[in-house]
Amino acid sequence: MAQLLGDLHFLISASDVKQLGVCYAEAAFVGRSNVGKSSLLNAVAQQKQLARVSKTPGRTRLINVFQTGSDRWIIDLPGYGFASGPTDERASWQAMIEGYLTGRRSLRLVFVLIDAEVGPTKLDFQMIDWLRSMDLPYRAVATKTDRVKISKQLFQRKEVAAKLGLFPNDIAWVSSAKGTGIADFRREIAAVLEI
Ligand SMILES: Nc1nc2c(ncn2[C@@H]2O[C@H](COP(=O)(O)OP(=O)(O)OP(=O)(O)O)[C@@H](O)[C@H]2O)c(=O)[nH]1
Ligand SMILES: [Mg+2]
Repeated sequence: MAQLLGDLHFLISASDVKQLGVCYAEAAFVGRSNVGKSSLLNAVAQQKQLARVSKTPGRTRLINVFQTGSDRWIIDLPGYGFASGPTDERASWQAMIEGYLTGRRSLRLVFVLIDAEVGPTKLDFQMIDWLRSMDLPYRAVATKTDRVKISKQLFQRKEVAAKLGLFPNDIAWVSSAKGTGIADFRREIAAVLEI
């Protein structure tokens, strides 16, 4: 059997949600700039360069749509909290992200990526509060878990979850670099997209 989500491919980039067509179901990755959204997408797809990754925060600047099957989408969004760059550009990014998140009936779940080592930041809490206020379903995903010492992993997972008012198992715990948690996460996305 082919690898689940192994056929994931780039479909379209958009600067406005209105440019997007119809799909059956979609899930989106949001999170701070540089938290590892594009890397996670690549890990899920087992393709190194499907989504562009960079050392420079702000790599992803558009709504990037990746498709699996004929009508299931995963959306890689630009990160928030990208400090440098013109203010009006930042405002238009925010409008683009919010426009996307509120403008898609087929959006099943928003994965909110949080740095496992840093824990949720003020901007992450703002995003989660906003998603709650909009009644948008979300799931927290702790990224770059390879950066947390093995001896601290359990403690840190509890800590990150507690800060979000959750139990440790309520957050996905992944490392795109080491592959930790990726198989489970892939199954989770597939379930969300009804694959
Ligand atoms: N150690 C470690 N580094 C990672 C991991 N995932 C991503 N990175 C690194 O983190 C940096 C940012 O990764 P991206 O995937 O581009 O992050 P992003 O959230 O898409 O960033 P923007 O597009 O700017 O919002 C890159 O240098 C990655 O190599 C991980 O699991 N472990
Ligand atoms: Mg990116």
